[in-house]
Amino acid sequence: MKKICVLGLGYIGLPTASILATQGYQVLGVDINPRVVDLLNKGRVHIVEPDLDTVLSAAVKSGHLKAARRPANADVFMICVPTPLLPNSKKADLRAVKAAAESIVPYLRSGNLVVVESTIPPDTTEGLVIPILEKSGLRAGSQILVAHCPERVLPGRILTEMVQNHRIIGGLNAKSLAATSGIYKSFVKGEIFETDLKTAELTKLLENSYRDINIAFANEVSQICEQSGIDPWRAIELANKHPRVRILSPGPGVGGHCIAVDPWFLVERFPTQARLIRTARLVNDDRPEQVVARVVSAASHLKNARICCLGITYKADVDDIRESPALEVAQRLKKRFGSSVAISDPFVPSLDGKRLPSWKKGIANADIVVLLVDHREFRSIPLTLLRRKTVIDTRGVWKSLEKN
Ligand code: SAJ
Repeated sequence: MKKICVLGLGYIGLPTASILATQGYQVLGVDINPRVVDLLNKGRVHIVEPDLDTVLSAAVKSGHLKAARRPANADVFMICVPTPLLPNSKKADLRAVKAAAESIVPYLRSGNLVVVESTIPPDTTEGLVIPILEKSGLRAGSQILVAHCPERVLPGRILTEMVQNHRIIGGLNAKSLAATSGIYKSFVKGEIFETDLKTAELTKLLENSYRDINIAFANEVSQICEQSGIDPWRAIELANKHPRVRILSPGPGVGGHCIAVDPWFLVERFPTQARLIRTARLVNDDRPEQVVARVVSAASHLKNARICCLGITYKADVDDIRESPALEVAQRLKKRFGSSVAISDPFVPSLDGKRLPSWKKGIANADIVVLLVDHREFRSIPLTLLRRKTVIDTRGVWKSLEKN
């Protein structure tokens, strides 16, 4: 059976490595973080994702999955490292991709396949990755096969979507496409669509930009409604009764390591053309400040208002606080109101080394309750607990309450 080396054991690499191992491949997961490596070798996960712990521990027990800090010889190398934005800029930070590609150069052999799953700007595979791989002395296309197969799984549903979703594979040539399709067909139930490298790179960015623009529209609708005293949730619900309208949900902004980041890769490459994409990013990035302004205004009507922020993850039912607009709101409120602000999140037990209170305690002590994340647990909070409180519900969970 083929040996596969998966570089990067995060939200994508870890489930990918686990699923491949359960298909019988001999998988080596590589990560620069020793804690992640140690945990995996003990059969444990470092992130919260439904069912991942079960699949991973089974894979490790079977002897098909191991982790290390450095790569080793393999038939296939999969690059699943993060591609955030460079600090204080809206430009792609490709340092992890570069480092991962460089790390496998000493282990490349003729006939190997290298697949990039990380989200990257168009031309990155040909312009950055392939020149690095060719430092091995092997020629891409003939001696090393190269493909880009962008991940498209939704955090919170990763294991299901990794198997069920259709996949786009961009290949350097027909041989690269055939080899890559062979690997993905072993565990993907969705259809596999083949194309060239650049189209695959662009397609992934289009998907996330499309969603960002649609969320920006919902957020703009919400602002229009707030301005005119209309309930945005009701207006959207009614507009969505049209057979060709499907407005998404407004919220405190867009977070996570994908949608808040990837559209900028297009703006960076196509500054003149990507006008709508840039505007959507700006609209969504403005949201946390708008929520803060609502809370400040509510607090100005109360004496020494105590505020409880419910939820700081970037979306419901995940533990990820990267690029989280909810966290941004909570931190800005904390900066302004200090110890009068309590934060509670069932997925984040502590923040900055301090334990966070339960939502029950947070709500009980508060005058203003700000719902920032629609975790399932928050949806079932008894509304009686919110009586006589000022409620700012940024997710439309307690619709009936806000009207009162
Ligand atoms: N959000 C809203 N309103 C909505 C939907 C989402 O405010 O109606 C917010 C969420 O609260 C969150 C953000 O947008 O802060 C993004 O959440 P999401 O669930 O839309 O997407 P992600 O970032 O968790 O995952 C996305 C997915 N892309 C698309 O749906 C096009 C996923 O399929 C990708 O694999 C993933 O990005 C990625 O890794 O690129």
